[in-house]
Amino acid sequence: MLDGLGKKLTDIARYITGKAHISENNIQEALNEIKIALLEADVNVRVVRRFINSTQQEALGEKVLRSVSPGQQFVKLVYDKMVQLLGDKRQDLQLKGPDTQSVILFVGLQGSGKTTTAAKLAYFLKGNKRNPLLVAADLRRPAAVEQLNILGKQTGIEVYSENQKNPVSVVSHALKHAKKNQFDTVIIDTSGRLQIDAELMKEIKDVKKAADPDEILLVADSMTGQNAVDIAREFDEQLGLSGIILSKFDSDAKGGAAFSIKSISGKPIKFIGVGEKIQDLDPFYPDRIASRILGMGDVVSLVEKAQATMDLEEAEKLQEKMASLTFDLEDYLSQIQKVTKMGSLQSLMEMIPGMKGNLPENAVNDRELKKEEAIILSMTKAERKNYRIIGPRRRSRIARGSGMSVFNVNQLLKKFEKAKLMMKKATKNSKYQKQLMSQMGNINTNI
Ligand SMILES: Nc1nc2c(ncn2[C@@H]2O[C@H](COP(=O)(O)OP(=O)(O)O)[C@@H](O)[C@H]2O)c(=O)[nH]1
Ligand SMILES: [Mg+2]
Repeated sequence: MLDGLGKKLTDIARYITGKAHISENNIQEALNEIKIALLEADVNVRVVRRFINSTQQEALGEKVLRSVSPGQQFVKLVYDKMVQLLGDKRQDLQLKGPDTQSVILFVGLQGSGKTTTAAKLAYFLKGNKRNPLLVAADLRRPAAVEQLNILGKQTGIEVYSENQKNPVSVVSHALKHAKKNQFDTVIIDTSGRLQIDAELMKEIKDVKKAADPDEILLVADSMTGQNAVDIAREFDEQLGLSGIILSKFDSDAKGGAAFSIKSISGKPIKFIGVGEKIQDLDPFYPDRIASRILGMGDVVSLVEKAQATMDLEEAEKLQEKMASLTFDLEDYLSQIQKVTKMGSLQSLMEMIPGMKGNLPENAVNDRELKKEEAIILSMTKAERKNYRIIGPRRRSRIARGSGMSVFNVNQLLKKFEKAKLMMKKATKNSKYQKQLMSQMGNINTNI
């Protein structure tokens, strides 16, 4: 699924997150490669241009370049923009409550996957406690009714069909049948053509009028790339779509349709077909696709977590404090608490691509941090402000209070003293300060 594009974007994301510092040049270069990758994936040219321009504008702003981890922030920005492109939030079907009848109309070209997808969706909805009825209203292709009947038998879903040629009358009868028999969702399969033509559109418009659907879903073959996008626009102009189902997403190595269809047609992708089997229909989640395609697994949630716990301003305040040497044990405590709030350091670091299994021993020590937290919590305010007043008697009191040994308390104070010493040396050299901050959190800097 989107293997080609995914591989390229993953490489770019890896490269840039791996860099400790990035420049405007790095960003331009990365954006250029992303542009090529998107164009090769057959994404609409205008969509690519807009995407690159707006990403570039934001990436060159202060938020990325001056952030704590610019590489990751950049990838996060690309990710956010991709999610937007794919349609932002998951768009669910807009159906009425289970006591009222909802109608879903399937439209699309011949061979796009309408009949298969109609059955898949019925099966999906049945799993979601709805009671669907499939309606065979493709009366042009002789085998179409039979195909739907077979799918209905396979899934245990009733199919309404009649031996006649007028789809409008079949649909009207089906709706009555559904009402009488408590089907809450009527799914109508219609006929398609190899190309859009006036006669086909007239037929579907008539069916639409009779059915008064809650959802008009276009099934578009994602393998046809920009063709699928054009079709979506045209069907939408003529019928007013409520959403799109991209079929054969499993066989689409490129992704051009997925990345362009929302921007160009304005209609959301609601589901994707991911195989020939009846269960192969997935709700479409823009964020999941984007993170899969950037190959970053959980980098995004990592960045979000880090952002939530330590934003830029705070980091700057901290640096100021360090520079002015007012950094005390209270500040140290709040750093420890932030790190532990983010979850286990070990698991956090393992979310970074390539990190799993490659962590140096003792790079991360959650237990150590917990101990230090307990020790500082047992100190008085005055002690936290000025560690120099903590003599032997205070040390044993703190040890007792925190359930640690005097050795542990000594260790912490020694470490803190060393850190203060380093701070003294620390100039405005940010590399040095970063190293310092990392050491204080026991986080290995070579990530
Ligand atoms: N691999 C794959 N094949 C699909 C998918 N959806 C439909 N197909 C296949 O596409 C072909 C045409 O499907 P059909 O439902 O008959 O299209 P229709 O003419 O629009 O009704 C069939 O062979 C389906 O098995 C999908 O999501 N993945
Ligand atoms: Mg069909």
